Amino acid sequence: MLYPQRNGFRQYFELNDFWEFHTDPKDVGRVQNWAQGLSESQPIAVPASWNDQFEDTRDFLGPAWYQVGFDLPTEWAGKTILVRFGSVNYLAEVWLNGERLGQHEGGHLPFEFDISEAIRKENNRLVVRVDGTLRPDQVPPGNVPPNPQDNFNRPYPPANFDFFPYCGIQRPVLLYSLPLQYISGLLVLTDIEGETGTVDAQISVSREGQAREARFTLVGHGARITQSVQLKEDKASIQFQVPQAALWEPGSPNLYTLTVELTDRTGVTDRHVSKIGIRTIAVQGERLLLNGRPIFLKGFGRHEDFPVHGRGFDPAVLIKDYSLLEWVGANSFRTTHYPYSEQMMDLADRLGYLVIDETPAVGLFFAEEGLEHRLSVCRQYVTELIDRDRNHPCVIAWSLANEPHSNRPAAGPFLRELYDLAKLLDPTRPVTLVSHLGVNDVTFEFLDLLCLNRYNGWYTEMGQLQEGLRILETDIDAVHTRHPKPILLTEFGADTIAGMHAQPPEMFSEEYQAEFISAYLDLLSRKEFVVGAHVWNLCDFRTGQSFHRMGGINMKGVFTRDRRPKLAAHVLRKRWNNNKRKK
Ligand code: BDP
Repeated sequence: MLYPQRNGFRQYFELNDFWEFHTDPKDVGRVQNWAQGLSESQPIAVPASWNDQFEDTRDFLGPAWYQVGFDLPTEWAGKTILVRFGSVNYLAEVWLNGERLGQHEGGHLPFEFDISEAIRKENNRLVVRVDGTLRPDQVPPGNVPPNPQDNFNRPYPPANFDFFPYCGIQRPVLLYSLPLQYISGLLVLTDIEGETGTVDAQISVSREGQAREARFTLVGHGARITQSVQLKEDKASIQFQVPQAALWEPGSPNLYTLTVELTDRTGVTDRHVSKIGIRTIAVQGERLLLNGRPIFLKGFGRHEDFPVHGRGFDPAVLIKDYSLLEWVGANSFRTTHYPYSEQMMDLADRLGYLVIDETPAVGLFFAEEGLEHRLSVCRQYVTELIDRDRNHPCVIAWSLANEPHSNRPAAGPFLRELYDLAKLLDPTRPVTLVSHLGVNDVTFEFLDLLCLNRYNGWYTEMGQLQEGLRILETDIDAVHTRHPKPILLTEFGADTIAGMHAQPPEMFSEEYQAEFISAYLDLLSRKEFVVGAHVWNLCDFRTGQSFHRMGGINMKGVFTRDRRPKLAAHVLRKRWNNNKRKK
């Protein structure tokens, strides 16, 4: 599924605006046929989570109904027309002019419907039912019956994860047009031999039509290469050699423009333009190699989270977060704990950040009930994520899950199946998942790269940082001895109330967080097999209410929720910017 574009052959407009909205707490909308149109409603902003827009919806998770109207641009008559949702959390069911288009499960990944048949010239009515109710058989799960052995206190709302379960239409909704025969898929693979880059590009075409040929053109950094090939069974592929290729990497994120055109006797019938980066990524022994050289990841976990918008797409916050990453000297991040917006990924390519791209599988548990459904949703996520993001040079690894409770027997086969699926869909990138278990994690046997979350000196060894570090060192050494693979510390951090100070440092003070992060980085820099450190978190973020989340906020950000630096941000900036090579 390619992102819509604007050129002579493709057009789109955003249905982002004020839509009509009606909550349906008694779930009567289906029976009363709200799909035909809402008789009562109030305005709501799209895209944005609904929770913080109204007085009475903060903890309301659904179902709720959205509606918007639009006319068809006259020049779109006779074209293929689709409606595309960037992210609807969690269950979406969609109708156009009363006709049911279909449904989609899971937030943070796009889905679309061909509406060429259902659309009218004027007065189209698009209705979406959204249900974000937390259920144990969903991913991420919620409302899981408490297990006394888990020692997990359920927050409110009862999510199985530590961020607010924001709901609604959270990313742009696009109406777009394509020619009848169009380029429907693109796969780009790159390699490097000496100073020459290789670009393999393959397209698929929606159906047979007039076009018999595809023309591929690669432009940038002094190169301009064109090649035309015949379409074979709705597919075409080429290989370009790019002498003296300008490689993509942090610090010099060189991109080339790849244009693919379908042509018939009259000329061009469709055009798709994308940016590509020539780079390689590989695990070799205990190292992670970017373009054949060892790379150390410096960065963060983050959340798509901001006051009022909730998890809603906000381009200004996105740019701001990249400014913070640059200011502090980071070179990477993980899309904790769900895929980020497509715009965020485009900017990572352009600005030169390495991304560990994570599916929405957080809080996975392996009780029998609902297991089959959770597995099928996870398979769907892996497939959709790789399909969405596989052409991004910024993506250096796929993360299948965050902290699956993988000590149950069912966990091994479940996670192995997802690993095999990711490898099948993309044999070029390392596949990982993020573990809180460590040495006994069954998945460490097969993962390419080991990701660990650790909170010694915070959740354990509270207030005793040195003791925490001693245990951390023993722990990661044991993981390394048993599994000699690269290790990345994907989370470590301490809640910190901005403005609270203590000398000697103590928990929740800015000094404790700064010392905690520095000491972790010092320890990790002594371990050759550690290939990166991601601080938890870039910014404070909203989560459920509980006794250990004051104001419903996780305060492990090195910036506050409104993006002001705490002491730790200055400490990191000094460390990461002063010596670009220092870990
Ligand atoms: C980790 C989770 C993360 C939490 C973090 C914390 O992966 O989602 O926010 O703990 O407790 O275990 O701050």
